[in-house]
Amino acid sequence: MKTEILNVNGMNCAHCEKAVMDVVAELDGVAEVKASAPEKKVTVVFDETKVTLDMIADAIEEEGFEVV
Ligand SMILES: [Cu+2]
Repeated sequence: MKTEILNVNGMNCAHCEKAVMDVVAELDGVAEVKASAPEKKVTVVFDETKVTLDMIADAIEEEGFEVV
């Protein structure tokens, strides 16, 4: 398992946090995800043999947020 912190712009409230967490949690290999709108950060724990950080970032961007 690997833990990474992504800087994500565009999250303004708890709904945004939930939207990000839901879409990331759906990815196979993601064990844990926590989004913080005030900190503009998404912390993700994942199995790097199943999912890459790029795939996680893409999923967040497809949801309408910007991964910096
Ligand atoms: Cu929001």
